[in-house]
Amino acid sequence: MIDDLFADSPPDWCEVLAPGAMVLRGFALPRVPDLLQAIDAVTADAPFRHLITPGGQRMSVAMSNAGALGWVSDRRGYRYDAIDPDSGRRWPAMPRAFAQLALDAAGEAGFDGFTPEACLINRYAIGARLSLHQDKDELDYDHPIVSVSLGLPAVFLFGGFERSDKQARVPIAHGDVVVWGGPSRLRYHGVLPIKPGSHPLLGEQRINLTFRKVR
Ligand code: MD6
Ligand code: FE
Repeated sequence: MIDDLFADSPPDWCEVLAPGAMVLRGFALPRVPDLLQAIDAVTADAPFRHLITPGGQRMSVAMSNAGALGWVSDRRGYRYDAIDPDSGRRWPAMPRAFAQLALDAAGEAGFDGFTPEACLINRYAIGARLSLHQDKDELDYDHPIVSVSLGLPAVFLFGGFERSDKQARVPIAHGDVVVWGGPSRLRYHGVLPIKPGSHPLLGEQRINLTFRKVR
C-alpha cells in the first residue's frame, strides 16, 4: 500500500531537471570497465578528431562515432553520415555494452525500446567546452537522447527553448547518465569549460557518450 502511494515518485538517485529530462546519478558506474574497453576499441578504428563548424571554427571537443550513423560537421554543415570522412569506411559498429546501457537508462527514465543508431563520443581535454545548442539534426524528436559522462566532472548548462533563456547549471560526475526527451527534447544546452584536474581512471579528460535515434 505504502509502495502504491509513492509509485510515481522517482528513486532518490534520479534527479528530474524538467518534464522528460533527468539525471540518473551513477547509473553507468557498474559498467565503466566494459565501456572504457569499448571506447578504446572504437577509437582505435575511428580516432578522435576536432571537427570544423560550418562557421569555420575548430571545435575544442574531439569527436568520434559508433553505430550505423555518425554525427559530423564541416564547412557544408552538420549532418549524420554512415561513412567516417577520415577513413572513407563505415563507423565502427555500436558496441553491445553501449547499446545495452542506452536501452536500460532510457527505460529507467520511462522511454521504452530505445535503440539508437548513433553514438557520438566526445572527448574534452581541460578547458574544452561545448557552446549552447539544440540537438535538432535528427529526423524526429519522439525519441530521447541518452548522455553518459565519464572522467572529469563537468557543469552542464540546461536552458529553455530560446537561446537567451536563463540556464540552470547542473554538476555532472563520472558515471552519471542524463536522459532527455519528450517535452524537453529541444531545450538549449551546453557544457562549461572543463576545470583542471585528474580523474583516477581517465586522467585529464572527460568523455561523453551521446546516443541518438536519428531516423
Ligand atoms: C556533453 N552533451 O555532455 C554534450 N545533448 O558532453 C550534449 O550535447 C547533450 O548531454 C543532448 C542531450 C544531452 C546531452
Ligand atoms: Fe547536445
